[in-house]
Amino acid sequence: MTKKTISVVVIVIVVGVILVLASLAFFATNTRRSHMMGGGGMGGGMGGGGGTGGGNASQLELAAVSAEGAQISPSADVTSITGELPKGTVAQKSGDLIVSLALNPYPPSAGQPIAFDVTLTDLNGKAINDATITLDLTMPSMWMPPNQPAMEFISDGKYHTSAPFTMRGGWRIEVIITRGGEKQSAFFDIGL
Ligand SMILES: [Cu+2]
Repeated sequence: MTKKTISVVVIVIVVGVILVLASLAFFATNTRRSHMMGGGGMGGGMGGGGGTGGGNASQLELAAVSAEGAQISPSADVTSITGELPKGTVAQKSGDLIVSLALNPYPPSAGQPIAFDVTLTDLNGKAINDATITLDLTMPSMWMPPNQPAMEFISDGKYHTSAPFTMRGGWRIEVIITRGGEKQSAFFDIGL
């Protein structure tokens, strides 16, 4: 009688442990899958710009993009103010500002410190010197540890900072501009 009771208790405990382990495994698998699906969906937009002639097929040129990552071609009112831009420099209109971003060296490689230089003007080409600028470097295809260097004002609408792209792949550079309590962002994509 006692023996039977003990074996029933043991069986109940074993079954209970198996159920707990099974539900944990199920939960872990599901979490991972939804995480991967989220990442994959967002990364979908990045493949497009691939084959840029040269050796590295994954290289994407620095490009001005929307918040969603759609490429913005340089408009006439932007180029009339910035003039022709050197390789590694891209500009876009953002609200009532023209935001130019230069990366040095260009093309950048993963892990090395990259100089980021932003030039800010109004739509008449007048330098904007009273902005506070922070960058947010993210990878659209995956979660990355925060990489948000603050920029230092230099002079004549120029702001500077240095930071590494911590791995190869597609990166989004958000230039977060704060002026008089108002915040706006300009986005740029690059692949390395
Ligand atoms: Cu990454």
